[in-house]
Amino acid sequence: MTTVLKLGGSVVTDKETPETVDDDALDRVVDSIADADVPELVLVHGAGSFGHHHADKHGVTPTEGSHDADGVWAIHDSMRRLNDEVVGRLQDAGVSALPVHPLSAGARDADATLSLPTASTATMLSEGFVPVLHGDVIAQSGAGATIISGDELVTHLARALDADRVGLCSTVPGVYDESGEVVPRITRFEDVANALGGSDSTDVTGGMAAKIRALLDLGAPASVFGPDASRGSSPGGRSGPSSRADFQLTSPGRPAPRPTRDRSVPGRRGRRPPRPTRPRR
Ligand code: IP8
Repeated sequence: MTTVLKLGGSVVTDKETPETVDDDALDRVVDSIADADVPELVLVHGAGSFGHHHADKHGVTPTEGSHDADGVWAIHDSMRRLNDEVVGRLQDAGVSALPVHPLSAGARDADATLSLPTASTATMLSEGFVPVLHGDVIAQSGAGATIISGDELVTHLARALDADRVGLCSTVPGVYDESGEVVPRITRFEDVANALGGSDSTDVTGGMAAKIRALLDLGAPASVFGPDASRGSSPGGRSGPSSRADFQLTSPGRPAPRPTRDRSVPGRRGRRPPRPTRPRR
């Protein structure tokens, strides 16, 4: 069973402070992933306070490209450093995580159609690794380089790997309707269009509305859930995103228990000593 799980940038970073990891939130989400021990797991993380500020500064969006190598590098470099943190912490928690950088692997054609070979991701999965991709910049024919969001990666990977389920872990427990209730199931974008606002922080890739559009295009059951969602089977079927989680994740505000790691489980390693803080460039 292949699972594609996105960790929203707002979950793992402090979105209001440039280039700041939310240490507690990231550690707890990482511990929850290690404890859930989901087989054939692909992770994708968003940009949060890393890529979006640089993308904004350099005027790069999913549709507006740039030929300025310095700017493209600044965006990619910030995402690479965030990815280093996520992969490093997963490894520290005993998860066999490895990085996959979209800039080095994929491209868009002049019509913005994405080509992202998934042989490396699929092989990592079959070898017991947990590939960790991230929102990034990507070369686009005729436009230089444009942004690719984590959500676009999620839908691309879910299709290419024929994923059995998809999860988006966000800071909110799902999609709210206009009276503030979480919508249990969404089958048409029009039903939630009025209720969906834009993201309130710098976010060049469209916030929740874009996520829901992308998930509705998918064939696999999809869930949008907050980091304190409880374990349960998705009721989403093939009819659209639901708001219940298939994954045990713990609220960033609530410390997760740290059980002894089972070193005999394939794909997991014993916890390593804490690594020194990475120097910022
Ligand atoms: O946070 C955006 O990814 P997202 C990627 O998943 C960049 O929308 C580099 C801004």
